[in-house]
Amino acid sequence: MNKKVALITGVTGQDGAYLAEFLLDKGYEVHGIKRRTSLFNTDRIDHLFQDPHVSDGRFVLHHGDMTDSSSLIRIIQQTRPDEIYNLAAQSHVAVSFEEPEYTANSDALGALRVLEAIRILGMEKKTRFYQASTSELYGLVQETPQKETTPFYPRSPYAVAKLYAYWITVNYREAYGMYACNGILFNHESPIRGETFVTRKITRALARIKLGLQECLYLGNINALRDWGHARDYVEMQWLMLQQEQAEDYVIATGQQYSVRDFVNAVVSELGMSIRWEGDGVDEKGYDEKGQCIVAIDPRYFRPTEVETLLGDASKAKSKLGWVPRTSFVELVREMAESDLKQAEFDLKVQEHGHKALRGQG
Ligand code: NDP
Ligand code: GDR
Repeated sequence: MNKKVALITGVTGQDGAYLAEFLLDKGYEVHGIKRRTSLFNTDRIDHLFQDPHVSDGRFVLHHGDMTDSSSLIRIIQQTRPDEIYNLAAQSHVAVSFEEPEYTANSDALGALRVLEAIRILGMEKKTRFYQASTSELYGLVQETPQKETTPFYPRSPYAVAKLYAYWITVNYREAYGMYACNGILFNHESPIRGETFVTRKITRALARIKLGLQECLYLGNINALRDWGHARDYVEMQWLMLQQEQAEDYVIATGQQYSVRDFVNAVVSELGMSIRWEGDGVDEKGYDEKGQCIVAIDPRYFRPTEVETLLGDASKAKSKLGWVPRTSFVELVREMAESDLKQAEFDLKVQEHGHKALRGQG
C-alpha cells in the first residue's frame, strides 16, 4: 500500500511539531508549510528534519503563508495530500486585539484559502481537511460544561476569525461533500508551548525566579478558569478525527478546570518553592518565604473582553473516537516545570561563566 501523505499548516508551532512527530511514527510522508522569517523558526521540528542531500526524507518543508493563496495552491498541487491539518494561525488572543485585521486574514480567510485550493484542484474527494477550532468560540459561555451543541459567543478578534473558519469548514462539508471537520480543542500546553501563553510564561518565570535570574512574574487576570490538557494527547485526536467514516466536529477537553492562580500554586509546589497571597484585585501579590514579591498583577495584561471560564465536555470524542486524555494536570505541570528549570539552569551557567565555559558540557 502507498504511504499516506499529510500536509500540516503551522508545522513550526506547538501542535504542528507534535503532530508531525506522531504522523511520521505512523509511517506518513509529512509535508509542512513554514513562513519566511528573518531568524530560524524551526526549533521545534529540527530533530525531525532529514537533510535532502543525504536521504529521501519523509519530512519536507515548503515556504508558504496563510495570507497567500498562490503559495497554498502550489503546495497542495505539488504534494497532493490525503490529509490536510490546518493548524496555522495568529493564535494569541491578546495579540488579536492589537492586530485584528491580520488575525482575520490568516485565521479566517486562511482556512477558506486552503478549502478553495482543494476545490480548485478538484481534490474534494481525495483530501480530508482538519480545522483547528477552539474553545474560545464559546467565549461568554452559554452553558457549562461546553459541548458540540453549546451556542458560540466569541469574545475577541481571534475568536471571531475562528468562528468564520469553523462555519466555512461546515459549509464546504455540506456544499461540496468534502470530508472536512472541526476539532474544538480546549487549551493544551506542553514544554514547547509559546512563551507568552500563560502556562509557559508561569513555568519559565518561576524557574528563573527560583535560580535568581528574575525577580517577579507579572500576570493579568489570575482568576480566569481554563480546562488545560497536554498537546501530545490532543494531536492524536486530530488524526483520529480524519480516520472516521463520516466527517464530524468534536470537542476535545479534559473535563477538569483550574484557575491561573491554581496553575501558579502548582508550579510553585513542583519547584519546591512556597507562595503566600496577599491583597485584592490589582493589588494582589504573591510572596515567597523570604517575603520577596514573586507574583504581581499588571493590568496591561487584562483583555478588553475576557473569557472568564471554560470547561469542556468531551463525551462525544470519548464514545465515538475512543479518545481519553492520558496526562493529568499535575503531570503536565511537572513536565513543563522540569523542562523550564533545566533551561534556567543552563541560562544561569551562561550568565555566570559565559558560553566558553560551557564548551564540552553537552
Ligand atoms: P502556535 O502559535 O504555537 O503555532 C501557530 C503556527 O501557525 C506556527 O507554526 C506559526 O508560524 C504559524 N502561522 C501563523 N501565522 C501564519 C501565516 N500567516 N502563514 C503561515 N503560518 C502561520 O499555535 P498552537 O500550535 O498552539 O495551535 C495550533 C492551532 O490550534 C492554532 O490554529 C490555534 O489557534 C489552534 N488552537 C490552539 C489551542 C491551544 O491551546 N494550543 C486550542 C485550540 C485551538 P511561526 O512559527 O512562524 O510563528
Ligand atoms: P487563551 O490562552 O487566551 O486561553 O488562548 P492564554 O494562555 O493566553 O490565556 C489563558 C488565560 O490566562 C489569562 N492570563 C494571561 N494570559 C497571558 N497570555 N499572559 C498573562 O500574563 C496572563 N495573565 C492572566 C488570560 O487572560 C486568559 O484568561 C489559548 C490559545 O492557545 C488560543 O490559540 C486557543 O484557541 C485557546 O487557548 C483555546
